[in-house]
Amino acid sequence: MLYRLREAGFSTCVFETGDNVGGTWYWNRYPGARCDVESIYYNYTFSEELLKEWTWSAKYAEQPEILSYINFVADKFDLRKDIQFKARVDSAQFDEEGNRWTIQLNNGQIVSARYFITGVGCLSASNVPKFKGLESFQGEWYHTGRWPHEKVDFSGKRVGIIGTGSSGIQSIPAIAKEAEQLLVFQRTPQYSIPARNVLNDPDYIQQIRENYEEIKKNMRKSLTGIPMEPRNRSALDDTPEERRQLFEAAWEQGGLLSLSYAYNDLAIKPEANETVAEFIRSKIRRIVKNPEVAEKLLPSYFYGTKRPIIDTDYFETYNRDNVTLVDVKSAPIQEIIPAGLRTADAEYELDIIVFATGFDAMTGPLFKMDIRGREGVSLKEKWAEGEQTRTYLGISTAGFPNMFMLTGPESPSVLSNMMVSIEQHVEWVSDCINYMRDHHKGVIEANVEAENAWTKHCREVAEPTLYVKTDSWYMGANIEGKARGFQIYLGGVGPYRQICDDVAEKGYEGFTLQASEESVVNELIQ
Ligand code: NA7
Repeated sequence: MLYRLREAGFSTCVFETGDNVGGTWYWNRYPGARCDVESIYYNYTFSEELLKEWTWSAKYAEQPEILSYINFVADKFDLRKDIQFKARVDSAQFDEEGNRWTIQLNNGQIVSARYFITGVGCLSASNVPKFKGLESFQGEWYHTGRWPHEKVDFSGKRVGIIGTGSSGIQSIPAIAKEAEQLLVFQRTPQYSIPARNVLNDPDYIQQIRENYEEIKKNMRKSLTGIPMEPRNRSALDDTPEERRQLFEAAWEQGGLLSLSYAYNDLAIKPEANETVAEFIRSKIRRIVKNPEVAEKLLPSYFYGTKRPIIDTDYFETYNRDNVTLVDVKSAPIQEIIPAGLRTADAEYELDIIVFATGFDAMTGPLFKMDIRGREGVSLKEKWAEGEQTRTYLGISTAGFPNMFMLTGPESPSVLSNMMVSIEQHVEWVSDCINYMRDHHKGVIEANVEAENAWTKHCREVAEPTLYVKTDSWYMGANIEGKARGFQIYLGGVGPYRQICDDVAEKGYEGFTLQASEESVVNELIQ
């Protein structure tokens, strides 16, 4: 966003809480952290030079490599000179007199800007559950999403990890190799399939480079930003043996979408979903040697309705002597005690606790700032009304003029390859700001009717799917007291881009654009 606006001649400043670039890849430094989108699709595509000059070492890049890449991009385009680090935005208020945003930083600085763009991510507000007694714990504790920059030494330690989402499943095998004992406190068993990570072959990379224009086109028009489409067949149209063979091949292939895309109705029909769910359960039973432990690891929610997870040796890790699975569904964690933690039926002594307990997703990062639009109404208040987020295209919201949200709620965001979705929003928002300048407009604001129609459309697309039947962070269900509702646009990255482009082509249909003060003054003079 900074690069595009700067290139277009706008004076632009970025405020960043961290002391360097990287965002999610700056904060999530836990052992085993890795991207689950193939590296060749998880990069910027706006610059040919970047594509030529950077080579990913493996099919799935590890966090340090992704962070190096982001630093490489920042160096290449000299981005840091317009980024203020260690600067958190406390509040942003729209001033209706001057049609400008007043942005207050935690260091006391106050900034005035024509446009206010949020690039705060969907998963940056880490969630440490409010366990009684945490402050009394005598050991060390860490959240995976706020991992220290120094290495955490697990050797000779009794480590407890709470949470088995993507972060838990990536870090459990890595921590198990180092710790003396690892206790996994699991509330919901998860489906996970092998990533099958491999080093990238130089010939393969060469081939990708030569065909990148085509690959980029396919990424942009795909459903998820990854150039793959679901097989056009119902799981219920195949015999059990045909399905088994197909699932086996997908399991061998590994990766994020191989099983989800084996049939076109796995996310819609419960009976179709059960076929893939039972296939994964059969794999878990086979991999985990202790049948009692295997039984506790069997998931029962609809496969794919929580973020699909890919792993390296996750279920195999439970065959190690130093790893114990503790079911905290049947006996929940009651409190943290100085020596460890207590569940409803036992006490566990721990030297280190790792919270892999996720994030207040989607709205959490926005609500950490006190954002106020017209008449001083806060975003939090607006979205609390009717208990749901309301946006137009997931980019803007009525009553908050000249504010844009990159990968905001009700856009494809976390159900897509984030790089593709971020670039699409960056292009759309910078084109819009250019249009405003070229047409002497000063204020752009989503209309309430357009917003209501978009929010309704988002709900209608999600409603027939199984996503809405599972308690997940997609639904806001992981945060106590948070309103439930599916906050992501499920219509697909390609169709969504088309909708956004059509809106722009029709002169920003659904928005009200006002002339800028300068052009009004000029007209009066003439
Ligand atoms: P997730 O996917 O939200 O996982 C959090 C895990 O923590 C999940 O297993 C939760 O169980 C568990 N949890 C949360 N609170 C508690 C309490 N109070 N007690 C026990 N267990 C708890 O977060 P991740 O960081 O793994 O992944 C987030 C996304 O980052 C991921 O999907 C990728 O898109 C990247 P639950 O399932 O709620 O029962």
